[in-house]
Amino acid sequence: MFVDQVSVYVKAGDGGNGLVAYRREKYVPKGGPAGGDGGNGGNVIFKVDEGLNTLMDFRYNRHFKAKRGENGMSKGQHGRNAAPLVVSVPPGTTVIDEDTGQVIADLTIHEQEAIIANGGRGGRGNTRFASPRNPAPDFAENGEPGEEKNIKVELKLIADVGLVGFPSVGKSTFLSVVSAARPKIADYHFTTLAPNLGVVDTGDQRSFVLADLPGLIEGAHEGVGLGHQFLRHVERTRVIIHVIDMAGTEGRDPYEDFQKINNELREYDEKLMTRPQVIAANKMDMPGSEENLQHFKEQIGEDIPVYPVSALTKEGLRDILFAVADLLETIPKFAPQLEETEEKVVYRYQKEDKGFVITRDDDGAYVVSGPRIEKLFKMTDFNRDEAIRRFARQMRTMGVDEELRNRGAEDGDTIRILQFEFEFVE
Ligand SMILES: Nc1nc2c(ncn2[C@@H]2O[C@H](COP(=O)(O)OP(=O)(O)OP(=O)(O)O)[C@@H](O)[C@H]2O)c(=O)[nH]1
Ligand SMILES: [Mg+2]
Repeated sequence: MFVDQVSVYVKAGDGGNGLVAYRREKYVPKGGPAGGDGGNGGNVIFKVDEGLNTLMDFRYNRHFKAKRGENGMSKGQHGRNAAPLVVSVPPGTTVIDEDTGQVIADLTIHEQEAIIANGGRGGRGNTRFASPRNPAPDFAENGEPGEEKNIKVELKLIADVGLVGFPSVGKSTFLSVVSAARPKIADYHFTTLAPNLGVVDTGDQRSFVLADLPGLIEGAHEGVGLGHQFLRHVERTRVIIHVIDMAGTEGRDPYEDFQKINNELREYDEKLMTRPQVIAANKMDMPGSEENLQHFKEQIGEDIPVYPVSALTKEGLRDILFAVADLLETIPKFAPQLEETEEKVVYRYQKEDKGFVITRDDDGAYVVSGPRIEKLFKMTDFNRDEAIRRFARQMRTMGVDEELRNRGAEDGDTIRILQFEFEFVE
């Protein structure tokens, strides 16, 4: 399994503030409340685009903020809701809340959407607080803050194409010159112990994921060398690039190499022989490679395409990459959700809590904190006495006063919420 992973911060839009306003009518003094509600803040939404196959875009942008809702207006008009911020992700993307470790979304199908952070509700205008007892309320609600989260975005990359061949034929070198991957390259066998992945961009809007696999040797199907591990990876690819050292650097015959590798594939699973193969005749910069290539072509016949390349001088790479991209277009993608049988459960849990906690600061002040109380606080317009009184009532209903009292708070003690201070009044 190859996992690409990025940490991202998302913030949904805050709700717009509700408005305090009154009707102005010719003969009606203070003609009743007329402040409209704020609009809702925009959600942050992730949406699957099957044209994407990497998290590349997240490398450049790690902050996603949706817009806030419009404030409420006079004459009871509501502020406009903010449009959602839609972020495109490739199929197979999993979103995890970094703080709780919970899976927020598992996006596999084209155009599937998930709300990653909820926009805040618009604050209510004073119209909404009118009651027989208070027909002209002098306060409105601020917008609810939008959710903010630190998330981990994960993509299980599935290789479209696998590089297959004997050790040291130049598989890792090939991957390193056609993608941004930087696998270890050396002239000893089994330099590559675990597959490396790279994204190949053919430059004509096409791209595919290429895996550099550990070298294969005779007997691999029985577990020799890195045997099975390796073959399991081949199983998942849609096209095989069969890399052959056409210079015979290590004294082996290129055609024999070709046959032996295919034999291992067949012994492991007959089905692998139906997987389309493209031959990369590598190391064409070396002496003797031309003659070997001629001979190889005669032996192999016309059916299988052979692309002479040099991963060292980068000659011939363009042709083979285009041929592979063409081939891939003819072969359907594996559905990612069928690939892995791993259990994927989307948890949505709400912590059972009373909405606040009380702690003491060094200076003796009581600190009231917690998401619910802080949200109420942010939704209060402290410029208006009525709003402040309402907040005090809400705190009392939540049980904040009582708990403060239980913890020994007395008249005149300092109470802190976020960066603001009040005095405790009995
Ligand atoms: N002359 C020449 N040398 C090459 C070419 N491609 C790779 N090599 C060299 O061949 C050696 C092996 O290259 P690697 O890319 O590590 O080979 P590999 O197939 O990944 O090998 P394993 O990971 O061990 O299976 C290195 O010394 C490379 O520099 C080429 O086109 N021409
Ligand atoms: Mg290698």
